[in-house]
Amino acid sequence: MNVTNPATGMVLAEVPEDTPAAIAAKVEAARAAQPGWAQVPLEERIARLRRFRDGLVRRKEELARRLTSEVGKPIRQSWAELDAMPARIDFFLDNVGPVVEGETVHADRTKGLEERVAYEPLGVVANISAWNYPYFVGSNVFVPALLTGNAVLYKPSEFASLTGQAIADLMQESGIPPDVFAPVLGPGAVAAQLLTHPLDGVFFTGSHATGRKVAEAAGRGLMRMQLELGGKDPVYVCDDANLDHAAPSVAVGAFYNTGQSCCAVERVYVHERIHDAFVNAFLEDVRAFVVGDPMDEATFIGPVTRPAQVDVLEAQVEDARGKGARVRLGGRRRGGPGSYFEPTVLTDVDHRMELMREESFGPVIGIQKVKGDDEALALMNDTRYGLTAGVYSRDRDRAMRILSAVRSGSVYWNCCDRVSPRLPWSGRGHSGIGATLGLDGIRAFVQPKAWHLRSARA
Ligand code: TXE
Repeated sequence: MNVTNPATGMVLAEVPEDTPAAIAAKVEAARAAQPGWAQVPLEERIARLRRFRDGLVRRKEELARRLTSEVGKPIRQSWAELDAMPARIDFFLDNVGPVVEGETVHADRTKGLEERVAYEPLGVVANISAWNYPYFVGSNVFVPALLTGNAVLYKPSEFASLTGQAIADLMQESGIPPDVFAPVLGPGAVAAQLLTHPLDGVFFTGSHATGRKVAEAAGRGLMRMQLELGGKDPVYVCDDANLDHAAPSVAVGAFYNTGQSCCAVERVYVHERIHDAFVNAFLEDVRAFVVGDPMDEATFIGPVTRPAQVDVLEAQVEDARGKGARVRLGGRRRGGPGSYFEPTVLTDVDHRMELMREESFGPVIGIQKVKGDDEALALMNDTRYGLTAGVYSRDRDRAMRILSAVRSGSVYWNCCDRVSPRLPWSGRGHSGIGATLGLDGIRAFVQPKAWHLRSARA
């Protein structure tokens, strides 16, 4: 398959796709290698993943440039993704021990009885991944999976195959056996083929539409399944919000990574009392974002990674315009090489419009005026998604009251578009099933074994 640079449209490389025979061989090899890997002492597994972590630091510049050329992520943001990796991996290295450590839950010496719980790896799991943060969304799965003794068949997105291969090479250099962490390269059909094999788990990051197909395949194979899917994440700017903070914060939350984050701000509700002031400040911040060559350090907004998404964005803007929305900035694809879409801001939007219901996954945002907290809350919950939601207000209690009633896996007060390795990352509804990160994100890769021990003397 061709790997194309979205900023130029030029073919960067040709990557051989894995054939059904190659996939079957990798599954079989992983099945054979996994028990041995699970026997490697935890300290040694930790040491090898630490070597992987250090390799990411050492090779940051080269890896960042590869990521930027492959998915169009502005180079500063590629550096930022790699710079955040050590802390993310360290969380797993520092917290896996207590999670996998077994414990005695009951002992009765008089009866020579002991009851223990131990935690075992699932076995051989598939990690089917997305392209928008390949290091983040990949490591959320493959680091805790390997640390807990699983073998991983890693299927990077076809839009990030070169980065996926670089991750696999670095794993091998770090001492992770090639059959224990094996890349499976190709488009969706290759991933679907992988899921026809009897695996012990599938951990998917991607769109809701594909997530449904993965769920069906996992159901057929009775596999443990986790889905990290899309979002249509709202923020509500209250009339007491500090606009000098809220406007630039929401602007970055909506346009960082060219709007291609699962938890990007995709809907903005603003209290009518400060609506116009917020919109003017917001427009000024967005106009200041540099759109351009992602390799240029000054660039904040690059190309859209998947050329087909430009059509989706165009259609959402036309649908909204046709239903009465005002295009305050941008609104068109940018001419010339590469799949660029102008940073776009619309006001006078409502939920009749696709823009306010379907994931945009690009540099387009709608701002809706609301009368107050109740209307804002009702609109924030008027979605099938439920990944994150934010409230901007000087009043903590007011914000907590609203956020407690929002149906989403993560909530934000005076911030947005934020992920912490210490906190579980999960979705509601169409945003997914299960959690990565946090201690939950380690427990997801083990299963309990109950030991009923009775000494023969009893
Ligand atoms: O998804 P796709 P993309 C979401 C984000 C957006 C999407 C973008 O919100 O919706 O991901 O990523 C493989 N059976 N998140 O375009 O197209 C495909 O090859 C099995 C949410 O990559 O769904 C790729 O490897 N697999 C997230 C992977 O699925 C199939 C964080 C994803 O592809 C397949 C990041 C099939 N039939 C992005 N067809 C979060 N919530 O944390 C394709 N694939």
